[in-house]
Amino acid sequence: MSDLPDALATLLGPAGLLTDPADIAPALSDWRGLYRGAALAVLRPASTQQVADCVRICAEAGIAIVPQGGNTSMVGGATPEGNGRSVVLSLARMNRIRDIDAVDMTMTAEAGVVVKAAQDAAAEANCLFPLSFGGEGTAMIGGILSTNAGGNTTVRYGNARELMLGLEVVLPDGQVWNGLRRLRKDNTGYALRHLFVGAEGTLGIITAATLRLFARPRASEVLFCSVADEDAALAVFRRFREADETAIRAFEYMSGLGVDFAVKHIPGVALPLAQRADHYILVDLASTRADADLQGLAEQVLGAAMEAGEVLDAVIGGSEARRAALWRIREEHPEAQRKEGASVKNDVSVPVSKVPELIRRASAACGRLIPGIRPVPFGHMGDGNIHMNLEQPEGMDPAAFLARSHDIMETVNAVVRELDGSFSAEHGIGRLKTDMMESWRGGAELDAMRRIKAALDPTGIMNPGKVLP
Ligand code: 2HG
Ligand code: ZN
Repeated sequence: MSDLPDALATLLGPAGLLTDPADIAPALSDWRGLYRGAALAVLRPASTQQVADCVRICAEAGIAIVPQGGNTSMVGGATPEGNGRSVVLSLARMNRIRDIDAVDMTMTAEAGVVVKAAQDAAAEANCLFPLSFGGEGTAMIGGILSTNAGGNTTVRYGNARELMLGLEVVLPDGQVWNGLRRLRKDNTGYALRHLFVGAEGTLGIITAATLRLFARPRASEVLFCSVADEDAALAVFRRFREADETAIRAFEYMSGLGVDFAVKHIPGVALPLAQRADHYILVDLASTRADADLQGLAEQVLGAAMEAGEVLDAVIGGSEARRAALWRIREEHPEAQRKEGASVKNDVSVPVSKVPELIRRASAACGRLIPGIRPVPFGHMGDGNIHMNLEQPEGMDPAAFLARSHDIMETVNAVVRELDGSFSAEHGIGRLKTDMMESWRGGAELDAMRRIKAALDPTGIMNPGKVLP
């Protein structure tokens, strides 16, 4: 590659620099296949110093840098643009867990540590790293912090941001900022570390993070219930919160159609109840007390909720295998929706109290837009984040349906706006939602973001085309 500075080859060696088109191809598109870009090379630095040197060399040559971890972005956040004056910088080789401290309850992990590996390492130290979601076997620590990922356990442990105590970041001029502090209290001016969480690599490259760990649950239980409607689902959530808020690890909603798709398309997934329903919930309970009576808690709450007509039927896992099987019904939703045909994803959030209204109103509005469209809302009801996804009408040409993506997203977002929600909950902005930033965050907020970007990255080399319109 004539455009690529020789200094990169000298710095990184053959293992750290990919230029063969076949080798770099996987890094040039997102897994959903929404975007395809171009790049001069994939850089694979193995240390923070190498990342810093890469950044300095690229900055001098005016080459843009697209940081990439597990490449599981839902919004094209790690895919380069089409012009090719950029490199992808993969963090995959920076996969060391530098430190685990079971007294401080912290883990310092490099950006390329896979989330599942971080969970396993924490478990080995008899601790819990609680972030958990479908992509955890591929997604990496740097990426989940850059997107401020949420997942299934936000209701209990917070988003990635809340799990982060300190960061190490390579700034756009090549300086290394070592902010790997493990303090619970540290009021020393601007909380710089929070700027990089959710910035999707537009302000610098996270190379390592100090993460919060928690005590490991010793007891857990999972319930799968059919419920009368969306309000009933919310009412059950409130009942559990009142009975024992600390026991709720996840509270997920699923539509009847979404569960139908999982049963239809995913081998081994079956409806665990005698009768089909239009609405379901999955409740995950956990306690750090080995003797916690979670079954008793579940039975007590379910009894009252059934009497009130909220819960129609319910099954309690009872064993590790049964609990995993119940979770699979929920976790396989994205794959089942993919197998059913084309679908448009809307990762949105509203105040928890408005989730039922969101589901009802967005479903109805999309039905008016495209007759026969099939709403399949599901997700993290306990924190207000619903994946308000829309499946194509049966028999419709998938391409014709996807051509309406923008209209569908606008239709959902109009409802979200009226309910004081957000057009982006846990997946980020990436390339998919940059054009929405002006109308949702324009004015003082976007203006401040642009000035921060200009201050830290005046030449705009860090992940161009993402987040900011
Ligand atoms: C999930 O909750 C993910 O499973 C993916 O956030 C959501 O596919 C989706 O829309
Ligand atoms: Zn989700």
